[in-house]
Amino acid sequence: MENIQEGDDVNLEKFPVPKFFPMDGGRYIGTTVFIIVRDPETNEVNLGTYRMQMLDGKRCGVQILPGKRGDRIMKKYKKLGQKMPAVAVIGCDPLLMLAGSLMTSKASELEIAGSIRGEAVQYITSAVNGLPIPADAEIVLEGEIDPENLQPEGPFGEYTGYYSDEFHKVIKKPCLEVKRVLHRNNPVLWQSSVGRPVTDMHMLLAFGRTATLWTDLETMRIPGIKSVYVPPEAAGRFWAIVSIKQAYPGHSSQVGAAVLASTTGQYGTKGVIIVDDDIKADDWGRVMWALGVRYDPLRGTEIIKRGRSTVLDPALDPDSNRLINPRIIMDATIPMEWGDRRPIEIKLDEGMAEKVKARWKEYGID
Ligand SMILES: Cc1cc2nc3c(=O)[nH]c(=O)nc-3n(C[C@H](O)[C@H](O)[C@H](O)COP(=O)(O)O)c2cc1C
Ligand SMILES: [Mn+2]
Repeated sequence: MENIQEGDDVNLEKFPVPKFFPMDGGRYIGTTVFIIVRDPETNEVNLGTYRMQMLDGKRCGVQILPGKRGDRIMKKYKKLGQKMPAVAVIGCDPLLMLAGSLMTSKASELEIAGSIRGEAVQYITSAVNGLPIPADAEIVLEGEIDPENLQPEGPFGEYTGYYSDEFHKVIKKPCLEVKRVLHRNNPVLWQSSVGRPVTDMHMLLAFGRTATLWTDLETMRIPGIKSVYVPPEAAGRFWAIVSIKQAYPGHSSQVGAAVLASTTGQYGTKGVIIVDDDIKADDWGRVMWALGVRYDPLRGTEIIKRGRSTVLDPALDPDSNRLINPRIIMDATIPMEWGDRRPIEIKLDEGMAEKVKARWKEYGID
């Protein structure tokens, strides 16, 4: 990167950092960002995408939500009585950004991106804290996060379509104290439009979560998964639809429970809809048809009382700690055990349909 700001010269105001929504608590430098840290116990490098508010020219509030891997790592530094070295990357290979927004604790995000690209991620090493920095980054903020120094941050117009809860109470967040800035000439300040679904951000979430949920189910060795969909309209998080080829009675219930038990589905999911394999999970019209004519609320519904929520869910009781939410499984498949007693679906007589098609022009409706 061609440009460096160091020490007293560090000034984030040099970038045209936008305020997104009228009632945001400030200007947001990080909406399409990821933060690189290192686990002090295992030495593993972690990437995570967390919103970043520019507090002043040298500090950014960072919203690392409770229980995220980034939060678990920060708590280790806190226990050691140390600040957490960190690097924020704004703009680079989009695969890295996508990997940084995935919930994964085993695989390294740098390796995930490298294996998809087919070549290792090129990186330089931070002179400030030794962390790897992707060589093709646009803007890089090197510094540290003090787990003991929390500052007010937010509110922000979040991906749920609502402002986050800081309107009602001050929620203090850790902040990145920037020691050095690297940037290209004429750098591109990447941003996401966030806001009410559907925007680019929901497509990003839906894309990542559809892929990881599908992989989770296959890794759990559940047979018959035909398609999976986390719809961006539900903010790319809260609902999942799975289409299955039933192999045994009870298979659909297993799939519903598995989605909620999976790494991807355990976080924030409120509902799972299971459909038979003649319907694609992302064919919303057909999914609604199945809910209309195959789903029986009494037979097909399971309510799970407690699961891990996201505190950003506006449906959570404002007086609660917002950490737990219930879930529903809606099984819209035809029970396999009905066998020959299954309802018979209408299909056109194929010979007749062919005849009509062949004479279509003759009818003058072409
Ligand atoms: C554009 C975008 C913005 C996000 N903002 C936040 C955020 O502010 N706080 C947060 O905890 N997670 C946020 N996420 C989700 C996290 O990136 C995701 O949970 C990831 O797993 C966090 O990394 P970690 O598991 O290594 O901590 C965002 C995701 C995307 C795609
Ligand atoms: Mn991560």
